[in-house]
Amino acid sequence: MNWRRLRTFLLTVLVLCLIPATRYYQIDVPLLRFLSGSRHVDPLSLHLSGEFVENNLGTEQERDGSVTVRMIAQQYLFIPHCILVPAGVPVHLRITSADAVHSLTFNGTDYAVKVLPGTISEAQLQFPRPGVYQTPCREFCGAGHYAMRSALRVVPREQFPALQPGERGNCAAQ
Ligand SMILES: [Cu+2]
Repeated sequence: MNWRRLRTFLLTVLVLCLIPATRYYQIDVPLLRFLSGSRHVDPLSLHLSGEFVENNLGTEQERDGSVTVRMIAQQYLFIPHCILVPAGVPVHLRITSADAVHSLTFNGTDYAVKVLPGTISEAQLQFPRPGVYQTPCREFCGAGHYAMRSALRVVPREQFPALQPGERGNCAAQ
C-alpha cells in the first residue's frame, strides 16, 4: 500500500467535500431546488419573472371549464386582494409566499392552505353557491397578522366567462 498516495487521495476527497459547505448558495441551494422539482420558486424575485408576476395573478379559465387561481401571500395581504371564481367548478389554487409562513383560509369552509416562501402550495377547492367569503390568514405572521384578510367572491357559473381578465382580479370595485 502506498501511504503517500492514499493520504493525498483522502485529502483531496476531504477538500472536495468541504467545497459545498462553503458554497451554500452556489451549490447546495441549486441542488435542493433541482431535487425539490418544479414546486420551487424564489420568494425574492416573484414580481420579476415566472408564474407569479403581477399580470399572471388572479383567476384564469382553463379549457375544461375549471379555473386556476394564482396568488401571493405577503405581510400583510393576499394578492390579488379580492378574487372571483365561478360557482360549482373545480378551482385549482396555486399560491406562494413572498416572506413568512401564512395560512389562507375561507370563512365558512374547512379549506386552509398553508403557504411557505420558496414553494408553491396547491389545493383543489370548489364553491357550490355564489357568495362572498372572507379569507383571513390563520398563521401568525407578524405584527399586522390580524388585519391580513382578503375576499373571494363566487359568481354564478354562467356570469363568469363574460368577465374580462382584469375584472376577475379586482372584484372589490364591483
Ligand atoms: Cu398572517
